[in-house]
Amino acid sequence: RYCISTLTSSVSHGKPLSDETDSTGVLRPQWFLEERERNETLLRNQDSEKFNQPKVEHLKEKLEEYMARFAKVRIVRTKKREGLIRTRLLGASMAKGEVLTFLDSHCEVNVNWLPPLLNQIALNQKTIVCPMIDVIDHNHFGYEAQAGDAMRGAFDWEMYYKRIPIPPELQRADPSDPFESPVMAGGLFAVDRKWFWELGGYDPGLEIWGGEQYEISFKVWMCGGGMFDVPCSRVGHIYRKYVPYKVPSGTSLARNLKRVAETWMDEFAEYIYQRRPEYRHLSTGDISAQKELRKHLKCKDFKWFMTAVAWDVPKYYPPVEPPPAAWGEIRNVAANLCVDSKHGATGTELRLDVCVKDGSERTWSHEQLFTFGWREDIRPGEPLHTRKFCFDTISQSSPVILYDCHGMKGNQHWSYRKDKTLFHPVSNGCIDCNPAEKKIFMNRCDPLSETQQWIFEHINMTVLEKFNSKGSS
Ligand SMILES: [Mn+2]
Repeated sequence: RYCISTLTSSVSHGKPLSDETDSTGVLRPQWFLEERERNETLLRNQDSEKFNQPKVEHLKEKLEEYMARFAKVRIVRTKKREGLIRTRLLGASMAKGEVLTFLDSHCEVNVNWLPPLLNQIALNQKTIVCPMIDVIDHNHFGYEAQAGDAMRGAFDWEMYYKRIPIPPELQRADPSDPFESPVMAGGLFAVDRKWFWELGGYDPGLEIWGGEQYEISFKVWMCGGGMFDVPCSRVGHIYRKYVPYKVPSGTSLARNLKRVAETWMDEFAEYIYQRRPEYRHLSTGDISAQKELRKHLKCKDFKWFMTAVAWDVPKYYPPVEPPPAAWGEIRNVAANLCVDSKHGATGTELRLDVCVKDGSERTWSHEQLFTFGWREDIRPGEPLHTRKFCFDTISQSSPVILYDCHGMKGNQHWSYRKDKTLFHPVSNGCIDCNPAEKKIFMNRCDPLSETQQWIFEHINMTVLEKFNSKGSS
C-alpha cells in the first residue's frame, strides 16, 4: 500500500526539492528507487517464547521457502532468545552493505523512503538518520502521519520518550530538509556500517529492549557525529497496544536505563534518581568497556549535549521542577465546598464536595489537593507528586474534566486572577459551579458572581504574578 498523499504533502509545502518535484508537488516517477536496489535484507528471527506456538509456524520452514525467491534476503537465527538489542547486533555483524538500516518487523516502508536517508549519510558519514515514523493503526491498518508530524525527539527526566516542536532556530527554510533531533524514537534508522561499529554498535550489555535508543543517540552526538530526522523518508509503524511477549525476570528496562545513564549522562543522572529513587540501588553490570569506549572516542560530556544539542528540552522538561503558583484545596466562595476529582482518570468530571478539612467523611474516595504548576495547568496531587492528569475543557459551556496532560498549554492552560476567578484563555471562560447540584462547569466570566470565585489553600505570589504578567501567552 502506498501513501503518496502523505509523502507529497510533506514535499509540497515549501519549495520543491530541487528538481525532484514539479510545481504541483506531484512526484516524478524517476524519483522512485525500487526496493530491489537495496543491497540485502537480513531478517532477524528470535527464539522468543512465542516461537513454539502454532501461531508462528509461518516463521519456520514456511518463511525459508518464501524467502528463497529473494536472492538478497538471508535469514539469521539465534540459538536462544537474545532480545532486540543483541539480535540487531548479530544482524549488523553479518551485514555486508555500506549502510545498515534497522527497521522493526511491524513496519511498512513508504514510497522512496531510502534515498533521502542515504543522501544525508553521503553528505556526512558520521550521521545517523531516522525516517519520519507514520502510524499504521493496529485495528484496521489505516495509515496516517503522527500528530504534529515533524517534531524533535526528546525525553523527560524519568526517561520517557517525548516529542517537542522544532524551535524556530532549527526550522529550515524548506520544511522537507532534514533537521537535527536529540534522540531517536525507537529503533528505525540508517547508519554507515563502519561508523556504527566505530561507535561500538549498541552496548551489548543492554537486555532485550529499552534504553538502547538513548544510548545510540547520546553516543552519536557526544562522540563526533550527529542525528537527523528526514521528512522525505516515511516509514509506517504499527504501534501496539500490548507487548505480546514477556520480559524475562531478572532483566528490566530500569537496569538498561541506569546503564545508559551511568555511562553517558554524568551528573545529569542524578535528576533521574531524584524521580526514580529505586534506580539508585540497581546494578548496571560491568560498564567499564563502555566508559573505555567513551574515553577512546574522546566523546564530549553530557553537559555539552544538553547545551549544544538538547538545549530546548529543559524548556519542556526541566531537570529541576520550578515552584508552583498555587496548591492545596480549591474552595468555592459561594458554596464553601471544594473541588474534588475522586482519584478519577481521563474523562472524570470535576465535582464539588465537602472539604476534607471541614471533616467530610474521611474516605479514600476524596481527592482535593491540586497543584497549579509552572506549565500553568492544574493537576491533582501535591507539588512534588502530581498525577499526570490536567484540568481540561472545551468551551464556555463544557464541564471541566481531567484529561491526560499534554503540557502544551492550549485547552489545559489556566489563569488564577486577582478576582479569584479561574480563567481559561482559550475559551475566554471561567470555572463556575452549582452548589446545590455540586456541579462544576465552564461559564461566561462574571467576576461578581461568587460561584466563580475560588480560593487556593496556598499561593506563591511571586510565581503567580510572573504567570499573570505574561498576559494571555
Ligand atoms: Mn516497534
